[in-house]
Amino acid sequence: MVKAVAVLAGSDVKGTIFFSQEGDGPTTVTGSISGLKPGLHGFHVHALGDTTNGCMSTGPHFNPAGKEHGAPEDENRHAGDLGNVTVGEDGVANFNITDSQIPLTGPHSIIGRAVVVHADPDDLGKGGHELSKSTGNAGGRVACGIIGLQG
Ligand SMILES: *[C@@H]1O[C@H](CO)[C@@H](O)[C@H](O)[C@H]1NC(C)=O
Ligand SMILES: CC(=O)N[C@H]1CO[C@H](CO)[C@@H](O)[C@@H]1O
Ligand SMILES: [Cu+2]
Ligand SMILES: [Zn+2]
Repeated sequence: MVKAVAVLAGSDVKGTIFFSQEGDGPTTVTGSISGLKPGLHGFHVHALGDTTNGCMSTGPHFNPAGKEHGAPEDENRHAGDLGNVTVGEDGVANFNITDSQIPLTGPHSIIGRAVVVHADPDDLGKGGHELSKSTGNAGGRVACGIIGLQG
């Protein structure tokens, strides 16, 4: 079992996101994020674990296969496309996502990359906006954390 963790620490937004993978199986992503406005928020793995310029320097969505932005269940999607998280009226999102395109080992490992939560919903590539096919038009990057190995 390989485990990883990302800590999100923004001015208002806080959260801890846990990743685990058994062998070559899918990766489970669980966690809780607080301080977001209620509703849907885009949630992605971005390519770089670089926060020298805040979340802006984490690069685009992790996309080793050179595909378009999409929904987690789409064949044509970035590996980092995890859809969105749903925030309740209390400002908290709890989630438990299982995904096969974000391994913690091997050439396409997400260790050392970043997880980013956005201001707006991810339209999953279907919004018809000029940004739909690249970012899901999910708006600003409100919080991010670098994905690191956990013992
Ligand atoms: C997440 O879901 C999986 C599969 O349903 C389950 O085994 C696991 O216990 C859940 N984890 C958490 C933290 O809820
Ligand atoms: C409105 C919308 O985009 N909802 C999506 C949010 O993300 C979840 C998880 O991928 C999807 O199931 C929803 O369709
Ligand atoms: Cu993103
Ligand atoms: Zn994407």
